[in-house]
Amino acid sequence: MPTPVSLIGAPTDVGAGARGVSMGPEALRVAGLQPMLEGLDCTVLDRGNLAGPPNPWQPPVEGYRHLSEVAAWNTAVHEAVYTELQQGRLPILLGGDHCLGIGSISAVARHCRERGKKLRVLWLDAHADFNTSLMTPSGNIHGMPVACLCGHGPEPLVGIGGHVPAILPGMVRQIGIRSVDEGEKRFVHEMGLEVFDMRYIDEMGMRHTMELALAMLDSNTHLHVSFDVDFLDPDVAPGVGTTVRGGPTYREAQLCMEMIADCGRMASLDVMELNPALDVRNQTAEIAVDLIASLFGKSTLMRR
Ligand code: B3U
Ligand code: MN
Ligand code: MN
Repeated sequence: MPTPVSLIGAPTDVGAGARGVSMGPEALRVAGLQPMLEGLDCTVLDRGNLAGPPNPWQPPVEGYRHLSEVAAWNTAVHEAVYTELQQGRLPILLGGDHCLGIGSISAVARHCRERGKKLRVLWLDAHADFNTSLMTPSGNIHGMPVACLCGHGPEPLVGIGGHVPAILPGMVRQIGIRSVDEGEKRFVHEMGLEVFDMRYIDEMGMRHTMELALAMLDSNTHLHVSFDVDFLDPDVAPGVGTTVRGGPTYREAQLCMEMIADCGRMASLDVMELNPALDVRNQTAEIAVDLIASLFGKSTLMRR
């Protein structure tokens, strides 16, 4: 029996540089996320949308835009994701911008600590999201969640979930990366983050990349997938705030998702940064739903 799934909408763009990802949860629903999952024999509860402060659209203060609003949204996400995990359900966070990965993954980490489980985080993204207030070019907190989770960030974000740091860099594998800021690059190296960038994927292929990213998972490992839709090449996924050329094709992305499904360890998921305001006829949401189907085991023929 597959784990029951809970959909949690987080309709906000407080951490982003462009408005519109607040409409992401509804676009994913309209694209048929729930019936698709039910067609794969998942039982699905849509918990509706979380509530939080509006986007004040202000410039950065001491390197952060909207810090108190970002903290409020992440606290709500943390509690919602944690509650689902405690009930033995698989939470799918529908973003919303990627700053919400702080709330989601800190909840997963807390759950794993309490249950004595190992944690592996797959961060599928064009960006490393490893900035701090000192190196961010924008002040947008969606460029900072991985750093915050690793303990490098402001107290109101780093402290969510009560354990600092929430995770260790060694738990993370980043895939699809092709836009990293100068200071951020140095920090990624300093912290020893394992990054499979597009150069690596081009040279070694998605299959080899995913074999390494999924290596050494055992039956006691909780696998969290944080899927920033800008991971995908903008040719297939134009509806995101920060497109970066040269991402995985549809086929490469599908193989990535299929290999995650085959490992059988995924226990929580974020689907982030989908921006319907920049999309054409909801095609990016539809592609996201299609790829999520592969993540949940859809395959062309019988499973081997
Ligand atoms: N690294 C840039 C841009 C960025 C990060 N994440 C997204 N965009 N989506 C920044 O502003 O930190
Ligand atoms: Mn991101
Ligand atoms: Mn991104």
